[in-house]
Amino acid sequence: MKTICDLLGISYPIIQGGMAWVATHSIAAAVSEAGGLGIIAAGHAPSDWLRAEIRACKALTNKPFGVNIMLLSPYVDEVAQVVAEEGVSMVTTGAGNPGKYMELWKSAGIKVIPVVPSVALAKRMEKCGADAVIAEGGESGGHIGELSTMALVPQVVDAVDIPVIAAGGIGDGRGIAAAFMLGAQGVQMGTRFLVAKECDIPDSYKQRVLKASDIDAVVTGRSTGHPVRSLRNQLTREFAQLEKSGATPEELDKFGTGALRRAAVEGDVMRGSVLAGQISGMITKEQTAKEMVEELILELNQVLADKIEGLETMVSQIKNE
Ligand code: TUI
Repeated sequence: MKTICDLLGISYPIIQGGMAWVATHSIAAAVSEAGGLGIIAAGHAPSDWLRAEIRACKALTNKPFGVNIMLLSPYVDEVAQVVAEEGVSMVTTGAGNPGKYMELWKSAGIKVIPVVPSVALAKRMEKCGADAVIAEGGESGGHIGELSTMALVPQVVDAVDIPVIAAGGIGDGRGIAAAFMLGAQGVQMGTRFLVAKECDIPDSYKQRVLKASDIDAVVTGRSTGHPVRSLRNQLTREFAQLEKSGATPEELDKFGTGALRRAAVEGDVMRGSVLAGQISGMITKEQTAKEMVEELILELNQVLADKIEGLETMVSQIKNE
């Protein structure tokens, strides 16, 4: 089986998450230049915006990069078409089943890597020609599935013959090593890249992530069938109250409309939706994407070489040495 790095033409098996309103050409190009795979998130944007972003990314890097298509977008058909026309290296998809676009993208020579929250969807994606899948656990920020990364990844690995990339709850080299142990060939990381210097979000959003504790990334919207993980604030408190008071899914969806834009574009981190994952509590510094990727690979190599304090002792105890 080809490795993820061979498949995508990248140096390190680190894919940047496709974060709506956040992942523009600037962070995507920086991650690709650093040897990972940068992703532009189409989010809820129309196709003209996406075309301009893809071209801006191409002006900054000759390395491969991808586009994330959010399948609940009202512009999904037109952005799917633009991806095929502009010829990006790969597409990831989120929040649905991308089966209907598979032929369009495959015939344009684009690698397709859907994000899946379950074994059933992973198998369906393999059958309709996906090149790999991203198994995303509920530790992630944003729209999430039911299972945790720890439980989901090995079950998906056992169920499909295509490469599996792990996502959700991975923030450092230890997390990458753990994903490998579960059978993944690579990782997708979103939250860590939120605070990259090249990530074009308001400073208030970055500061909120930097000061988050381990229990700050909470889930709202379970009752709507679209649970979303974001950092605790006035919005999450009001949303939880509305949910408790028996508001209808329509009322709740209406309350949430525009909330991500409010945080990620306008910088309102009290009344906006500050999407971020459970690893927010371990994000303590802003770095360039290159510094992040280099640090991740160094930590990964340290873990794999048993250089983490105490690991050698544990391993020798297990081996009964
Ligand atoms: O998609 C994400 N994370 C996201 S999308 C987003 S923007 C948004 N806009 C409106 C409503 C909700 C969110 C913010 N964060 N991650 C990938 C992901 N995909 N998580 C879960 C899924 C998923 C869920 C159901 C994938 C497929 C699926 O299939 C259902 C089916 O059709 O069988």
